[in-house]
Amino acid sequence: MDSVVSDADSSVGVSPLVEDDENLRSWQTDRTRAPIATKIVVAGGFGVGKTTLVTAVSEITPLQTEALMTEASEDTDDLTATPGKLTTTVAMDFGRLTLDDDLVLYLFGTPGQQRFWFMWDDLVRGAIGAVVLADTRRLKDCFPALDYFESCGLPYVVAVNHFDDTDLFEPEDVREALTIPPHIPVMIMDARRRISVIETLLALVGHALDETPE
Ligand SMILES: Nc1nc2c(ncn2[C@@H]2O[C@H](COP(=O)(O)OP(=O)(O)OP(=O)(O)O)[C@@H](O)[C@H]2O)c(=O)[nH]1
Ligand SMILES: [Mg+2]
Repeated sequence: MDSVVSDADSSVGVSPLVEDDENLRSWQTDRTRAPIATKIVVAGGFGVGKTTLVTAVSEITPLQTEALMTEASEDTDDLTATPGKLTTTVAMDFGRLTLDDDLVLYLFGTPGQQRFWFMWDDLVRGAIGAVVLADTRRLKDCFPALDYFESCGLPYVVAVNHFDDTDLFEPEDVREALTIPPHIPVMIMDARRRISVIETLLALVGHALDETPE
């Protein structure tokens, strides 16, 4: 597993000589800069694309806790919008993304099923903000996540994961439908595309800085 952060830690104060500079990032050789580590939570309703988002962007092999879905969950887990979905997250997703060489985002995907919501209190501890993923075919599924982050005061952005062959809405339409306040970013994105996910995460980092400047 690639370990940018631990490599950086181990080089501090150990040896002034770095033999293989080619594989190092600039902040690893610049002793005036230290990487900033941040924790970001990815939340939203069942099957909206949280695991897909973390997987699309993680530079390490993401930690996943997927369990096969069976007929037993037919009554509770609606697969109409995602007929190809075979598994569901039962604990969390975890991935890492380094931006601008010295901003390290640790991504924690929540489980979507209501019976696992008790884990959210632990997952959000220490986070700078959250991405609330939404699907316009099932907008109300993201209400619990919106309520949760509103009530605990954690900065969040709303990211509509646009599935192919579904109506494409403007962000302002989604804002109105969900009654999202004007200062909170709302964007249309694709959880399968790395660039799209990075844009979403940058919007969250910017928003979190606006809300809670250092
Ligand atoms: N067409 C399309 N399919 C997507 C997109 N994002 C996710 N999927 C598919 O939709 C399904 C749901 O994705 P997951 O990433 O498992 O959703 P999740 O939110 O992690 O689900 P839970 O953890 O069970 O709540 C999977 O079959 C994905 O392949 C998308 O943007 N477009
Ligand atoms: Mg998942």
